[in-house]
Amino acid sequence: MAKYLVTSALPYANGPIHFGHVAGAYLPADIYVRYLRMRGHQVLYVCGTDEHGVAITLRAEQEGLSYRESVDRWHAEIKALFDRFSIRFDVFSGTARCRYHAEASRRFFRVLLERGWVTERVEEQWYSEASGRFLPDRYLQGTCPECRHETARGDECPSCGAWIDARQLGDPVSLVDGSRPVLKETKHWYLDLPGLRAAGLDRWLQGADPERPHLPWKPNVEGHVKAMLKDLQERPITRDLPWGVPVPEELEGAEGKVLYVWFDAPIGYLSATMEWAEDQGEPEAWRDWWQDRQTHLVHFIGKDNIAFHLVVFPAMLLGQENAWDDRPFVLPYSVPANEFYNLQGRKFSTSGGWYLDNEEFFSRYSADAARFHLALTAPETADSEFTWEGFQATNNSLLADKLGNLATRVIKFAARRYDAAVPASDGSLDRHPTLAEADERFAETGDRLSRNELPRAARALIAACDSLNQFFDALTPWKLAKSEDSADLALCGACIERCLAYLELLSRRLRPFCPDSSDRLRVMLGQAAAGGGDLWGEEGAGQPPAHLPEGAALGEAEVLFQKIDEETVANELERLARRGGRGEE
Ligand code: B3M
Ligand code: ZN
Repeated sequence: MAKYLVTSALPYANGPIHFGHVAGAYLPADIYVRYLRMRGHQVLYVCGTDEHGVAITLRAEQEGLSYRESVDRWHAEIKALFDRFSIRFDVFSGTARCRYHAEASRRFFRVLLERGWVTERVEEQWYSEASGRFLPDRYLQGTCPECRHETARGDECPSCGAWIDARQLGDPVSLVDGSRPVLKETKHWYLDLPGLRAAGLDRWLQGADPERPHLPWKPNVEGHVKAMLKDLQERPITRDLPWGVPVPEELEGAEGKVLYVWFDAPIGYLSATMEWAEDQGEPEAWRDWWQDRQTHLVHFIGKDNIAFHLVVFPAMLLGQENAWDDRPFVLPYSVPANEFYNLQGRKFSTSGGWYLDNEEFFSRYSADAARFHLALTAPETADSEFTWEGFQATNNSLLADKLGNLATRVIKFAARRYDAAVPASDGSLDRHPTLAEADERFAETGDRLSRNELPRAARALIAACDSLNQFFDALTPWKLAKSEDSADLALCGACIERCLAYLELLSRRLRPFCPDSSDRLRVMLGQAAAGGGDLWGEEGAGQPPAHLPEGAALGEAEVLFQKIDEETVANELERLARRGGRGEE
């Protein structure tokens, strides 16, 4: 049994999140967490909203709300969408609402300052003379010095993910008033990334720190990190802003300054864990996760957040050394950074109307169908997209026809022929080659899940259903049942017993993807699925499921997945085109 601390990127509380986010950083984590738990591992799944920084202040200013009102509103909305998707965190906090967050962030800052990893400097920053204010981060737009993307922000590039020094931005424009900003001196605190790199970050990144091993980075992660390390510089970690974690007040010139959002946001994972620990009645229990060498820290993020999770946050954690007691913090063990997920050939865009309305969607379709389709099409190695035609095909051909139909036909047959109970089996079909194929595919499902290979995990599960359908069709139990020959009748019983036993296994393999359908399938199986639904079990390659108890009473067959007809899809496409026709991006 191992220990996993799993996080999903803290979404900015500045707007609704959409299916693209869910497919990238939340559903993959939720499926992984459910899988790990079924394997008996100890898991804590932490998330919350990112409530500081210019992404928030800009939005609140546009909405005419106070910063607090704005983040509260979006926090609630975002949480509601996760609930709809059955994404279940152990704690879902937020950086402006967590009672530990500001102090933890300031403590990080103070420790780094005391140890010389943070230094103070007076430097020039962009300033709007028109508005009489500094223009941190997203208040500024210009050309990315790395990739030439034209609408890069003052702190990071949405296209290549580079952490930008705003002074290098080409053609900067103030987004507050459209003016051309000028450079003006101000004092800020800088994080010594080159120093921390030499002090252990490099060694760890290369996998050469025996105390803190990690999995090999995915190629996209490796690429981003290399690019960032090519020119690693000291970076300012404070800002002139009226909203955020205040710079420790004992410092001269701290007034009016807050910590940079990318400094405090990752500490949000830690402060949310502290909140969780207190809610458990064990305020110190966060240490068992963050300061235990046995912990596997896994960050699920989108590709635009790689640099901060692989370079900046680990550097901050390393720089704490033993300041929080004699044990150091853990560093990430694995960072499954996904690519982007689009919608019908275009980027999701809430302002451009190119999105799926969450309310509408869940009033018509099930969370499980969406979860399975998003898993099947997750942007694991390349950008991918949601299409209505694809969703329909997954729902109808895979979930309804292959998976749901298998369950209903077997259970209906058993209801008619065996009085809704598990028939006797002579074991003669236990080693049937088609069932051995199903065993292989079920084993592969787990194997893929353990490596976060969601599309392949989902395909393996459907392939297992294919084998089971073939088995049922090849045995023709509906003919055997009518035979006068007792050998045929025995074979029929053996066939149905195996089908039921494999359905029970299927209900467990399906569970991380579609928890609700898994429950319903288990209800259909009745006593044949008594207990054990939360355990993964050892069944798989070379290990067929054990025999079910003869006579165990089955439940009633029902339809697990409702089909989606052509007209419905046509309507959805039309609605999307109407809404997104405004053409903004
Ligand atoms: N809020 C960026 C984003 O939503 C940021 C992630 C923080 S994770 C600590 O893409
Ligand atoms: Zn760029």
